[in-house]
Amino acid sequence: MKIPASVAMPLTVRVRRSPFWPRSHAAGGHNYISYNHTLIAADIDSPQHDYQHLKDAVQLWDVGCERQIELRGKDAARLVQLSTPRNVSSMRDDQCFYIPTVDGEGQMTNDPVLLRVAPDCYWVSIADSDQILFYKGVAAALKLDVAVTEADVAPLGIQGPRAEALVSRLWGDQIRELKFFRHTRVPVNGRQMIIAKSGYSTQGGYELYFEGSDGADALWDELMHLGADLDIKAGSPCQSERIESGLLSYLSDITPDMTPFEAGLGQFCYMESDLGCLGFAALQLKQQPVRQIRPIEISGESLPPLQSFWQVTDKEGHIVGRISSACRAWSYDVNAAIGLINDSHWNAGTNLTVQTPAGPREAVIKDRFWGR
Ligand code: THG
Repeated sequence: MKIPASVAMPLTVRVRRSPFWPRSHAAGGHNYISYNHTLIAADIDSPQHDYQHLKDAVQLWDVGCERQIELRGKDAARLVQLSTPRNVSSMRDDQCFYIPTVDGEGQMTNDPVLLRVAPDCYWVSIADSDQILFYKGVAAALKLDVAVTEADVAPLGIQGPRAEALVSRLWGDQIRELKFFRHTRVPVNGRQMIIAKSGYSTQGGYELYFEGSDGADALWDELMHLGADLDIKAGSPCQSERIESGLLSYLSDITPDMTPFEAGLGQFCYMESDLGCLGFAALQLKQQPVRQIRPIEISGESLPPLQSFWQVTDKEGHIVGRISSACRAWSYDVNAAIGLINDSHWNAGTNLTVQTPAGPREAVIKDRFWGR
């Protein structure tokens, strides 16, 4: 595979690379995109091979682009709550929460994983938007007692059905007790680092929140060595697997004009009383969306890559929604897609047409995502 020189050696420091980038790149990382101003590989081998291997074995993912906004200080919890309608008051020190974050209009600014690291310290593990500016602005305006920084932390994904076997070899059998969306600390380079049972796939696995950059190569090599008989390989977040499973992507499926209700994230919104979320009053008026995310199956052979939204139309040719992500879901031998569909046409079983670059295709609304 020929890597363009400008990717192998970016000609600027503007696009950042994580400490795991050299190893991931040497393993074949390519089709990079910039996410939180950091490179992330879309593929390592071929998309279909990466997909099947993720379901069969274990992969190491350089997801250093999942940046950690650290909120530290007496008002850290308050600042988190100002940004999200999810109730974070009951969070324990070993928990992770998936939180929609919203602006004053109740519209989504990000969809991070929130970690409570200590009673006065949270990490907001962000998707691709400059969410740190929200926290800095609100903290300054309200004169909060909190330090808002981007932590020097680069998550390493350890994903796939054999991830548990791998991590228990390095950190002991106790890690097998870790529950989904809980975290604990493990020794790495003589330091204690956070590892969570989480990740951007539904194949099981962990995310190690690697601190600093020293020893990243050595850790990668050690995991590769320990996992050799598990068929460990480098990987990266897999589009087909996340689309068929309904894991949403901010700036693809969730856009800044959407509310959490439109994104289907109403279950993460506490609407009984005002806990302090800046968008709460606006959200109260937006609880009944007129469009919402839906799984959609698109008929026929594989489709070309989706580079702009594809229109979804009804029998009369009226536009009733958009497709924001589409893939070949090889396990199910279908084209799986994520759409934002008007309430008039969002019921499961509704037949629609998707205007793809390969021409119009018949499509149907599903009642659930394939991988669920
Ligand atoms: N891990 C970490 N940070 C991240 C991501 C991640 N930041 C960016 C991006 N991914 C944020 N988006 C998501 C989307 C879905 C999930 C996590 C992050 C996810 N959802 C589970 C699900 O839908 O089954 C669990 C949701 C729940 O029930 O709480 O895991 O991947 N560190």
